[in-house]
Amino acid sequence: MLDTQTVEKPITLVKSQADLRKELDASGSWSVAQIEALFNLPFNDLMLKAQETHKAYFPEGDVELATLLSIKTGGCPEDCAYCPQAARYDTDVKADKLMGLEEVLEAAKAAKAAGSNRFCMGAAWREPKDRDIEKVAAMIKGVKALGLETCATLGMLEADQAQALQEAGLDFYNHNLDTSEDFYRSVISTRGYQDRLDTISHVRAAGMSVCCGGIVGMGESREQRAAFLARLANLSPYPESVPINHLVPVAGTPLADQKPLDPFEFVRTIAVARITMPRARVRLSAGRQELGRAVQAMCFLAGANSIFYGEQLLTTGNPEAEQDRALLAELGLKTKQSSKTEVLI
Ligand code: SAM
Ligand code: DTB
Ligand code: SF4
Repeated sequence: MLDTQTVEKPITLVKSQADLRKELDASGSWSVAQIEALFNLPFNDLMLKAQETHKAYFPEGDVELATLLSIKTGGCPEDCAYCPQAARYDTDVKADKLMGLEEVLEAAKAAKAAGSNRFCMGAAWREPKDRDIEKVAAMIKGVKALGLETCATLGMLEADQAQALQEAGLDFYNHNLDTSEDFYRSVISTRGYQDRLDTISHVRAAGMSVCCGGIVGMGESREQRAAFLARLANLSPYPESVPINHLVPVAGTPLADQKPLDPFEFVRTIAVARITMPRARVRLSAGRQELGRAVQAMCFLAGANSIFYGEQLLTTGNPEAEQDRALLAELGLKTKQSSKTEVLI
């Protein structure tokens, strides 16, 4: 016979709006030491804490599916050491001009038909020009009219540009802190940490939701990973979406030969992001092909609840949609849109 106590347990973990409010008011800020202490917990204790947090804040346990499209590829003037789209590195990426509206809408329709919740348009720009904003605004309107959530990542924004994107119907803007402030200097020199924080403030001030995360496995220390998560968690409010990318080492970039991060450390990073930003969608982003099924399953257990979905990220590969559907179905994970496991099969 079923033990009802056991069955009901997760429900008692669900927090009321009042509890959430109280926690938010009392949240204060995270110190790097507190976050490092989470990283240092025995693996099982950390996983349990992350899973309890996840169950309390996302009782449905559904997974959001976001599809990426590179609307302007390559030729970027920045020097981000991980990026295959930086013009200064000799990679296989060819620079292209901004994609036309029809092509973008075709890709968005295909994403929707495949079951995606969100469509994210990425451009390899340091910052968009005002005439680019007009063109992207038309894309946002078109994608939104299809019934998808919209997201864009176009580089640094001025306040008025953020406003224009919001007026066009943009739901999320992605701009990453990427890593801790001190490690940042060894990865990017052409724009500063404060530039990134300024863009995030403009996005917030314009009333859009913030998608902000970073990359792990670039050679940073655990303390620097903790400092990176502290900066994210201490943003007030913290981002609604937190993409955690595992470095994809690309030939021709300065990080091409970077040794891969220990997979358990990646899982720990996901768990700590979940615990410190309990209401955020924590997204498994670049690097899923290399992680494999078992590590991804551990990441879902640690509280990841969003993935980039579709065969291509911006310029690098991602698992086949069919493979992802099979993995989610095998794990009994529902998707955000359908709320039904069966739809995935
Ligand atoms: N140019 C815009 C910018 O930098 O904000 C938008 C596109 S940029 C490619 C978006 C993010 O992709 C970067 O901030 C970084 O976190 C991630 N990214 C780029 N190359 C990557 C790689 N090789 N491995 C993992 N993540 C990567
Ligand atoms: C994010 O944090 N990861 C996505 C999205 N935001 C734009 C991009 C990952 C790019 C991986 C390398 C590439 O495909 O070029
Ligand atoms: Fe340019 Fe963005 Fe790549 Fe940096 S991450 S080189 S800004 S496209």
